[in-house]
Amino acid sequence: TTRRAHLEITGMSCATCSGSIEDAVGALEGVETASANFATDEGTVAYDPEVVTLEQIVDTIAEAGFEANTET
Ligand code: 9UX
Repeated sequence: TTRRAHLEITGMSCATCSGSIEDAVGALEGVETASANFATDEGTVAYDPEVVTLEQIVDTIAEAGFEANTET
């Protein structure tokens, strides 16, 4: 089952920033789609929670140099 999560991402200031997040998260096993928008500080990810966790996704974004928080 695919789960979709909405993230609030701080630190993005250009389209290269959001692109690097999309590339890093999109490369994770279990991630189906990843998108990030530097203009709105938002990101969405579709993933299989049996393969990858939201925590791993957030960690990957942190390794790319940005802070992500899950919206409630
Ligand atoms: Mo350029 Mo976006 O260094 O941070 S990739 S502004």
